Amino acid sequence: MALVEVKVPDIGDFDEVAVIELMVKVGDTVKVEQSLITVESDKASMEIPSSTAGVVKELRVKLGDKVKEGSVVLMVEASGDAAVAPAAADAAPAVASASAAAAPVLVAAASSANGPIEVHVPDIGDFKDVAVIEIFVKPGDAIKMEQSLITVESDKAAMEIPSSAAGVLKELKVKIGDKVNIGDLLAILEGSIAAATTAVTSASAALSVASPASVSTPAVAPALSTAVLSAPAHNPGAATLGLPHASPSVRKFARELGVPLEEVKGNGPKGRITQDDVQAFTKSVMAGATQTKAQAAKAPAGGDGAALGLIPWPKIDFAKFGPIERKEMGRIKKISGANLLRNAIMIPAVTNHDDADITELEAFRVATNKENEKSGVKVTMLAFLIKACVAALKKYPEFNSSLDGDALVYKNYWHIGFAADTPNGLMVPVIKDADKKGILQISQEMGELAKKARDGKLSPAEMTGATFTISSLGGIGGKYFTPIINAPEVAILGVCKSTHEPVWDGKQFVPRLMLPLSLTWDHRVIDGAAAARFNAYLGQILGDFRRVLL
Ligand code: CAO
Repeated sequence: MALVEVKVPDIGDFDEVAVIELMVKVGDTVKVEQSLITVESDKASMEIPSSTAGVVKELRVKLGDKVKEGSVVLMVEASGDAAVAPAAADAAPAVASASAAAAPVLVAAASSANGPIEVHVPDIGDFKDVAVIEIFVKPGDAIKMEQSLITVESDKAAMEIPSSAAGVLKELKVKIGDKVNIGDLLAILEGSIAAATTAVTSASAALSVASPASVSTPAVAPALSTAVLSAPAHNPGAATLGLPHASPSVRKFARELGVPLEEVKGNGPKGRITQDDVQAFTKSVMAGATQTKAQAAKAPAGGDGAALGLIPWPKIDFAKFGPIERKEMGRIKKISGANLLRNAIMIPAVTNHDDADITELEAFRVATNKENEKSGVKVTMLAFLIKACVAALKKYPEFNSSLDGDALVYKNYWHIGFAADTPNGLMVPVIKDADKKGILQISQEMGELAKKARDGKLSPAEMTGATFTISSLGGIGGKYFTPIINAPEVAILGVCKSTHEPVWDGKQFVPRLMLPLSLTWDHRVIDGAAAARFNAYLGQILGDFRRVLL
């Protein structure tokens, strides 16, 4: 089977454009017209399709390369002659004849015109009866020259149609789903087109004569039969509107999944949203880690209780009683609020309180820190608690499990999350494989993770995978509290500040350093007796840490 070069076709005005996305890799089987790479100029981005079907043997371009008409994109082992597109004798996809005239011909427009300006669909090459899939503007908007008005889409491509005139939008003549063709009236603007000398192709010039001022939008694209044009990447109008920076296929993909692209963070070059970004966003929403704006609007952190058949949340005009200030909650607070609400409502949680005698352990911790003063690593009580909890979790494995329908999933790894108070809200970094780490290593990792949490630099991987969580308020104060389980975990340990208390040793009261423990557990998985045993065992370990070795 022959190796065929797949080249960049005639891409009209685009010369020396940068490769910003590779959509295939060596070994992939590609079809004719399947998009291979995305290129981008300062005005537009475009997906370059394959003219040949077969298996990709070699990629000849990499991200950042500059390509132009004729550049070899990749080598394909063709799956047969029939697989080569008819117009691909030189491996270039067919370019509609209109592209020959794609170079805009400046047509003198009225040097100044006030009053209604009609904006028509320009020459869009081979596109016929294309559906309007997006509308970016609404009546009353001030429209700039070249600002995208709508997106149209055929089965092969999507294209944003920009305005050729500036003015205030009086009336939109299309709606989502309408099919449009060259010359169709899109919108009526009011204002001056003095600055908007109209660029039209010769093919569409005929459309530009209407009364009193009729302007067809500039031919935005060389009329490629197969290349896919997306929004002008740096369209100033688009920027004003905050339109997401993504290729047409990514937009289509997002639309199919119902993903609001404007809420997706782009990790591609220049912040471009890639298919991976859309997938990651979708996964995060499904996992409950991200809420879309629409979800947040439907289910405010306070919840309206309607879904539970509760009476509505009280709506009070607080300003009636005194001065107020309203501040939107941060993203992390909103997300954790929704999670906490679900966990508080859905888990039949019970909390057991107990005290552990840490007199010797604290003395050992203080002595260790003195010895290690120069090492820069401070041993914390929390590190001992993590290690002690691992021992208790090993002894009582249901505390290290998760519910999956009617089954329990027992985890044979011990990743311990710890609540960290940050300026942005509560975060839970995770010490992975705490069973395999010593106190010094755990202390050091905790310090690093807590700092990252406070600086807002924790990666998703550093916040996931916990099998049990500890929430320590020991550095702050308090006696006991009732922490909320971090689902899908089934228990959480709350720790408060240790204090010296009189403890009866059988003969007399002696001062002992007592650490208040609050263990919240899911009663569907754990029984009260098991919880009491877990706390008691934890107390024994903290009382004499040598027991960890047993
Ligand atoms: N009893 C008495 N003193 C304690 C203690 C305890 N249980 N735990 C910590 N301390 C002391 C420490 O020894 C330290 O004292 P020194 O500075 O004299 O050595 C001081 O309190 C401060 O400790 P810390 O809070 O900086 O360190 P930590 O390892 O205990 O905790 C971290 C780290 C990240 C958990 C903590 O900074 C934090 O964010 N805590 C809040 C967690 C939270 O918000 N939980 C609630 C969640 S539910 O809404």
